[in-house]
Amino acid sequence: MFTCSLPWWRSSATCKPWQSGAFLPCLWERCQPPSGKGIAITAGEGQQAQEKQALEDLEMPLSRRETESLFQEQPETGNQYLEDALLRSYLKTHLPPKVLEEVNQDLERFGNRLLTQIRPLGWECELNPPVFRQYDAWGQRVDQIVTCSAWRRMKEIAAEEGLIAEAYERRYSNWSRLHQAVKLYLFSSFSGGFNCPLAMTDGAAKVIESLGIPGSLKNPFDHLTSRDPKKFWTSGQWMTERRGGSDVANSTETVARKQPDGTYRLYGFKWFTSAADSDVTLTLAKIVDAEGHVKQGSSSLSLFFLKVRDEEGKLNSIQVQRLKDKLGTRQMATAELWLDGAKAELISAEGRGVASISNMLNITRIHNVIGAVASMRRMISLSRDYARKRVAFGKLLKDHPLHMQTIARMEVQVRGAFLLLMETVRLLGLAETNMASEQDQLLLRLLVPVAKLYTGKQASAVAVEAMESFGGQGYMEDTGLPVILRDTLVLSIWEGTTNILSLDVLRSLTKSQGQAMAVFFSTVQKKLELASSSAKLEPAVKRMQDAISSLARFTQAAGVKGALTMELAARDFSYSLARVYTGTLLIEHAARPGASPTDISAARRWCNQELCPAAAELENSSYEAEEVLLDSALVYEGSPAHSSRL
Ligand code: UCC
Repeated sequence: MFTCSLPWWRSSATCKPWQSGAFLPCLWERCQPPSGKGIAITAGEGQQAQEKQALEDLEMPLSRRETESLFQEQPETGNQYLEDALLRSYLKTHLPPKVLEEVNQDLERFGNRLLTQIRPLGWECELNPPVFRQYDAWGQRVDQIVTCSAWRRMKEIAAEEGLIAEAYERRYSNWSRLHQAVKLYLFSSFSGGFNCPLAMTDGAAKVIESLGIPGSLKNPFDHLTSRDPKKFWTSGQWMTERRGGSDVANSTETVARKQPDGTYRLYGFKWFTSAADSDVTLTLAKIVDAEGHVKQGSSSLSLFFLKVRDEEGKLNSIQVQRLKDKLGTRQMATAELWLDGAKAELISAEGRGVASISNMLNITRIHNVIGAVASMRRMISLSRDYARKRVAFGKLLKDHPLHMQTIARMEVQVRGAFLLLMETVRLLGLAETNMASEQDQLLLRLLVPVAKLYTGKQASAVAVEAMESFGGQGYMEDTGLPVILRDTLVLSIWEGTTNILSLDVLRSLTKSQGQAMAVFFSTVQKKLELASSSAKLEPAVKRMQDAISSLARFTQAAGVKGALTMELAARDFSYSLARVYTGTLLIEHAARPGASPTDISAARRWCNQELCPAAAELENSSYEAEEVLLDSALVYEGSPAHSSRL
């Protein structure tokens, strides 16, 4: 702890730390012990040596320092599994001992492979994005999406590591899904975008499994869940068309014409098809009836399975229009595709396309959460390492309290998001092994959209904040940091935007006739009761109890007000659910035997934020009908379309 005798504005006026050589005799020197001796060093020897070096560099002769101290040390991380204290404590707390032993070994080995083999491949994918080759040298249309060797190697590694297989083999029963999710979490930031095809592959396998693996889909299922790199297939998820990707039922123009052999031919235009180099895909289309008509609305859509190429490698009556020019995820080919009679198999009941593909959506949304937590963890890991190496104003960044406060705030966010992810995949694991109660299933249905929408936003905010912690270096392309930011920004968009997911939260409550909400309340109460004996957690538990009461009052009051109120409240309400549930998980984790002071601190800090924004906004009358007009007036004031109806 240090004290500074001068007010900061006076000190900075008389002493200019930014002038060459003026670092030490300035404000920071006065506020600080004058040499490195005062720096608290608590970490291991290697780190001590690094810190010593950083300080010695400051004492170089001026001429040398002016040139050599311009170099900064690159932030590095080691084995991501071994360095993730929360992950390891979670696994230790929840996994049965035998499972823990095996999973622990696998993850430590995988953590090393990520460092030595997978990380360089991921960077290669970034440097060599896919290229579209429409014609060959002789003018023949070939529509080839050319991917780099590193991308293709990622596919082999995904199979070897069982990144999909693990979830379907179920060798650890209900814990298999969690084991898979943790591997994907570790893989995600190093995967060079290959986490995207894996998300959709997992979703396709899930749909096929939930259909009971019909005979015609047995072979595709085996490929999608194979550990053999030669056999492993990836799947796409072609949903979005030119008219939009949120209102799928009203945007889908693709039609399916039945063939005499019982298969279908699909005709239409798919506007975003991610991982377009995949082997197979699931897609939606409207079946043309005998009179040549198609139905409209949600019940008009059916779900189809198709292979992208035939045995000879020729496209299945599909033309690639072009590749998308995206802000991020550039390592992965997203294409516009014409389906010009693509041969497909109907795999859902007619008109049950949306309901059937929602099994896929719920899986890809969980992958989205995995990506969000992984991206936050990656940025913070780099940021904390940088803080141990970078000197500013005479001391390491890690010894600037304000800097550490900023990183610690991000750390609280990622911890909460991580526990929410684990809870969701824990419930999924139970559901997939017939061990989930009806309550567990309702909770899972509710938590998937809640976790997706909340962590997508958290990840973007954390990525931007963490980037700032590297100063100007964070903005430089060749540090690799902007790539993480760009790839993170999509997480609140694909697989459903924040508002669409907020409406899905309402859908899940309505469909269960409120039961899901009752389960939510009883689950958080039960978790809090178990934690209530800890004195150190008392303030957090108290704040959480108050938030739960506010949430209960909100649901009662908003429930009687009608549909418009609930629609206007959907986002704030979903955030409230996320904050309350996540806070409860942090409290639960901090209340376990052997919890650390940081576990307790994370729980307390999480609970210090506004936990139930929906209740506060309801009190502010934000969800009244008049607000709709005002919203519109605020948005359009000054624009030619503005009508002054107010
Ligand atoms: O972005 C895309 C690909 C990107 C690559 C992905 C990689 C991710 C990797 C991450 C790794 C880092 S593809 C486009 C994504 N598009 C979406 O996500 C669609 C967004 N829109 C929605 O989610 C909408 O809410 C719709 C399309 C589901 C709404 O459609 P409708 O027609 O209004 O739906 P209904 O009528 O409300 O629901 C029809 C049925 C109902 O069941 P029944 O008929 O039995 O009552 C619903 O309960 O579907 C059921 N349903 C669900 N069931 C709808 N949504 C769900 C759900 N989530 N779970 C269970």
